[in-house]
Amino acid sequence: MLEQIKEMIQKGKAKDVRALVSEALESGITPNDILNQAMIAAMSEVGTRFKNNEIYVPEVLIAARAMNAGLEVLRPALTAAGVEPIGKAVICTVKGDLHDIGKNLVKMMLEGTGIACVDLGVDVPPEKVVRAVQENNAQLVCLSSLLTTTMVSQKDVIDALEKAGLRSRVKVMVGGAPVTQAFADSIGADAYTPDAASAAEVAKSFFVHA
Ligand code: B1M
Repeated sequence: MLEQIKEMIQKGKAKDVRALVSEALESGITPNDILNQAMIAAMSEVGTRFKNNEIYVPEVLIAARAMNAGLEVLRPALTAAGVEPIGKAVICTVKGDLHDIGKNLVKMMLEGTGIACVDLGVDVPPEKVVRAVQENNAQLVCLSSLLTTTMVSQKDVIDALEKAGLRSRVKVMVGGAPVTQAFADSIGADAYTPDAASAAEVAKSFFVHA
């Protein structure tokens, strides 16, 4: 079944992905196995084929849509904790960047640990993040970036928070495939994590030990 999910994501068959993820959950396969062994594995193969010019942007786009459709089915299982919110985060993909699968995953995992998320979507300018922090009184900002060319926008957000006098009030976490701990340190982020599950753990520690 996991192989089938993988194949249907790669083929961009959103309807089949939804049905198969549902079936997999019903048959007792854990959400983590569905996510890691089928869904993330599928996108990783899509990335390799894209890099090798075996497929092009439209195929990647429909695969991403199928992935997001499957994630929506998985959401209740990943966020089943049903706990009272322990804090509030503003989350987005930074300006110039349209990749949202990783950001969506981080959001789901955060929600699963009881952190309420204000999701600003993709291609988000720094000033919009600042406004959202003010309006929602958020204590955490989560920034995702998938392109080497947009990583620098993460620093722009930190600078904008500083300028608005909000930097000491919020923790900033960064992530995304090209982002590293060294980069996070260089822009003055509070944390970098390589995946969504560890992002949720670190985010929770900010609230629990605050
Ligand atoms: Co694009 N793309 N893409 N793409 N795309 C990559 C990122 C690329 C690596 C492909 C490649 O060349 N091998 C490459 C970037 C090269 C680089 O800069 N280093 C690339 C490129 C070049 C481009 C375009 C420029 C292509 C073009 O137009 N010529 C273009 C740029 C558009 C733009 O953003 N302005 C483009 C467009 C697209 C699509 C729109 C077609 C589509 C996105 C659709 C969507 O997201 N709705 C797309 C996709 C799908 C990909 C790949 C194939 C898959 C990305 C993905 O979703 N992975 C990707 C190749 C790859 O990654 N192997 C690629 C699965 C997801 C679960 O992983 O997002 O990494 P990821 O999230 C991970 C971690 O990074 C982490 O947690 C997740 C796992 O648990 N994480 C965080 C993410 N955010 C975090 C935040 C945190 C903590 C952890 O804290 C806050």
